[in-house]
Amino acid sequence: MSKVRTDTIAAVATPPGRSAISLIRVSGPAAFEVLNRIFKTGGKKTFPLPHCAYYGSIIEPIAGLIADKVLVTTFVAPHSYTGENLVEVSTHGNIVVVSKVLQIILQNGARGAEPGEFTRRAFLNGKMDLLEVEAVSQLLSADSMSQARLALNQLDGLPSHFVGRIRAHLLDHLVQLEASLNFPEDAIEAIDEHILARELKKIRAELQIFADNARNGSMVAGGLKVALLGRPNSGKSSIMNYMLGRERAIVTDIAGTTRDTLEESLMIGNYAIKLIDTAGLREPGDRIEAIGIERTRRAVDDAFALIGVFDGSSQPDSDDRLVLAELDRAGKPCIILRNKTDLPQQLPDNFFGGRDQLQASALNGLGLEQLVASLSALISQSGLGGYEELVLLGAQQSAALERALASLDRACAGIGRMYQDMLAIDLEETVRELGRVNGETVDVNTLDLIFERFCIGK
Ligand SMILES: Nc1nc2c(ncn2[C@@H]2O[C@H](COP(=O)(O)OP(=O)(O)OP(=O)(O)O)[C@@H](O)[C@H]2O)c(=O)[nH]1
Ligand SMILES: [Mg+2]
Repeated sequence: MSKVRTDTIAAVATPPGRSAISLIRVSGPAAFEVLNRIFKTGGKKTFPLPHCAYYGSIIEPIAGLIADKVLVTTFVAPHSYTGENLVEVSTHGNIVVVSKVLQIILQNGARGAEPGEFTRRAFLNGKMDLLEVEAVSQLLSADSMSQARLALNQLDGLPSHFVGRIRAHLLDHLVQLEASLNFPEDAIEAIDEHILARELKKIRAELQIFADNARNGSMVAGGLKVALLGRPNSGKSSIMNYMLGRERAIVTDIAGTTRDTLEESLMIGNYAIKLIDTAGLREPGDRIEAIGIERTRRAVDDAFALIGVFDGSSQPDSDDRLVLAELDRAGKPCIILRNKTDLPQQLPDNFFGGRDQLQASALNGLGLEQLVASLSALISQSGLGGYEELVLLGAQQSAALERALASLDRACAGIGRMYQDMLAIDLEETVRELGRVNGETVDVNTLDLIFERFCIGK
């Protein structure tokens, strides 16, 4: 899809299958005309009045046969989801009936909508910016209430307001800079570089906080990754299975049972977690194990938090020391878990160098509720538990934000040191890239990438 279209589109907005009701949306300048051709109201109310609900029949114009008894709701531009005239037809939830009604609509002046086309029109008509579009997308794909709440927060418009304000601010500076460059002889005040430098640094700091919130937002939205780390046979897979309540990972007494990383979702309180079981850390015995251990290290890098699992029933060895070193290297929130406390203990307490340790047994589950409580506490302490600040960005928006930060850095570093026209180029790039974050400047190809992730009917 390459250009803005002004025709009338229609699609089923509800999933296929049997249900009480299905919904068909029709949007565009001819939405009411299409309905006028095929809809006969049951009551006396004239059709279409703005923002009214009508009970009546969809009738195939040529054959004159009733396709369904429906409820039709009217929304008049610009007060609709798309900003266009929009009609919602609630049919009986049977795929045969829904398809027939949609077919009649399509034969009478509407065309089938492409994925995300309703939301694309909402964006193009200024009903929402790209940050709100991203929130809609993530709301539709949320697996937990915490993810949904994050998206709903963003729909309230705070991130949009923030980016709009920062961008307008930078644009002001850019305009002043351009004016003093282009009309030096006119009575335009010369730019005070000290003031500009201070302003840009302030904006840079605000933008960095926004970028951090976006990084945290994507961690929370995707489920916070928590990786189990430990030497072979320490009991990582047993802990994973216990927490999931099912035998997900293979458990044996053969060291090196888990060779690949396994990822499973679970809820801890209100938080969506991705628990990751990993291949035990040690000097690899073969190529497959080496690849598995490489993946373990990647999982550590991607994780929000780590659970270091140690076998309390045996003497510590060099692999355990490797695990401790890896936990230190990662520098992430981490919980040290002494497992197998149902057996006589051989692992000395001072092995952890005075760090807190939890005691548990994956065999009988003792102590694992404490692990859940500790994880929950880690999340609360990290500040990721609150949603007010977090931001959701799509891949294109994140990349644009990174570019905006980089060009703003160049501008900050160059003030007083480079020509003002170079400074203007960097500022211009920052403004343009921020426009790609909220959609004020965006090209059609990027829009295609964004909206193709949506389903048809949204
Ligand atoms: N007694 C006792 N045995 C346990 C406990 N946790 C795990 N085991 C046993 O220890 C062995 C290894 O457990 P796994 O869960 O496969 O250990 P792992 O860390 O995933 O091992 P790799 O996948 O090889 O890295 C199995 O025989 C488990 O039954 C425990 O708390 N107590
Ligand atoms: Mg395992």
